[in-house]
Amino acid sequence: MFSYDSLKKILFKFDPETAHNIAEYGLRVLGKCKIAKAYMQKKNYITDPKLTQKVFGVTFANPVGLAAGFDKNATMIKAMQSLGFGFTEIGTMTPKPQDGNAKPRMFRYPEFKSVQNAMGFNNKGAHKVLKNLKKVYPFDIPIGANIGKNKTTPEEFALSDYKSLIKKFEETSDYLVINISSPNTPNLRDLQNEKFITELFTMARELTEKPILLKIAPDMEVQMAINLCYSAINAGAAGIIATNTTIDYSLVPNCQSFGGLSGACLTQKSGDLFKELGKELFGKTVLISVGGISTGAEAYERIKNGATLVQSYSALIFEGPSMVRKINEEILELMAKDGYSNISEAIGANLK
Ligand code: FMN
Repeated sequence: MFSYDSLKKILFKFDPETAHNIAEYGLRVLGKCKIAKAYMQKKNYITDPKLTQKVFGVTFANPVGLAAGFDKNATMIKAMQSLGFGFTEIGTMTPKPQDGNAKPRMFRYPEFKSVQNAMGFNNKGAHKVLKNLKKVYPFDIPIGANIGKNKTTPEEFALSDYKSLIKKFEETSDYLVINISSPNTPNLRDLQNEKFITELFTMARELTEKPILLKIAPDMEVQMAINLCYSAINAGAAGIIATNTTIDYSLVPNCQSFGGLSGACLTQKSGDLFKELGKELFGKTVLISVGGISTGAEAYERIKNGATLVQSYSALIFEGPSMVRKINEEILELMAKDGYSNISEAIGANLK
C-alpha cells in the first residue's frame, strides 16, 4: 500500500523547491487521471453534512482549505479535492509574470515541522493563470483567488495592480484575497496601513460584488491588527484571513534571516493573534484561520475561537495526503463530544 513516509524519504532528498515541483507534476497528473482521482477523492474527501456550511452564498463541504502559495498558477485545483480539501486558494498572482527572488528561497526544518520561504510571488502572471483557471471554474470545491502587486510596481501604483487583478479574477473565483502581508516583496507590508486598506476596499467594492478578504501578517501588535481589520471591514471587506508567515526568526534556531516561517513554529503565534481577532471580530465578519494547523484538535480550537474556515500548507509537506481527512475526522469526533450536530454550532463556541 502507498505510504507517504516512503515518498517523503525520496522527496526530502531534493531541495524543497525541486520537491515541490515534483509534487506539482504528480498532482497535475493525478488531476487528469479519472480513476486515480476518484479513488483518492473517495478516500480523502469528507462530505459529512455535519461539516457542510454555506459561506458567502457558496457551499463548503468541509472547512479545511489549501492555503495560498502551493498552487500559485492554478494547475492543481482538481487534485486538491482528491487530497480532501473543502476549498482551495490559488496564487498569489501578480498582473505581470515574475520569477520571484533568487534561489535558494525555500528551506525546510523537519525537526521543527517548519518551513521558511522567500519565494517573492513567483508566478506565471494573471493572463496565464486565468487561462488555467478557466479550464476548471466553476469547480466542485470553492476556489479563492489570492492577488498581489508586482515587485516592480511602486507603492503609489499598487492600487492599480489590485484593480486590474480584481477585474480579471472576479468572474472566475468564489472569493478574492488581497495579499499585502507577504514578507518577501520589498515594502509590501507597508501597505498594511489603514489609509491604503480603506482606499483599496472602497475601490474594490465599486468594482465587484464578489467577496473580497484581507490576509494579514502575524507580526503586528494585536490592537494594530484589529484596527486594520476594522478599516477593511468598514470599507467593505467580506472577511479576514489570519495569518501569513512570520518574520520572527527566534522561532526556529539557526534559521535563515530572511523570508517567512510557517508550519509548527507558527502555531502558537498565529493561534494567539487569531484568538484576539476572534474576541473582537467574531460575528462581524467571516474569519479564516491559517498558520501551523496540522491536526483536527488545532483546527477545532481555531473554529471555536471564531474561524468559519481554516487553511493549511506547510503541514502537508510533513504529514502528506492523508492529513486533511484526518483533520476532518477529528473535527467530527470533537464535535460529537461537544454535542454539536453542525459545524456552525462550534464556530465561535469559546466566545459565546
Ligand atoms: N501566502 C500567500 O498569501 N501568498 C503566497 O503566494 C504564499 N506563498 C507561500 C509559499 C510557501 C512556500 C509557503 C510555505 C507559504 C506561502 N504563503 C503564501 C503563506 C501560506 O498561505 C500560509 O499563510 C502560511 O504558510 C501559514 O500557514 P501554514 O503554517 O499552514 O503553512
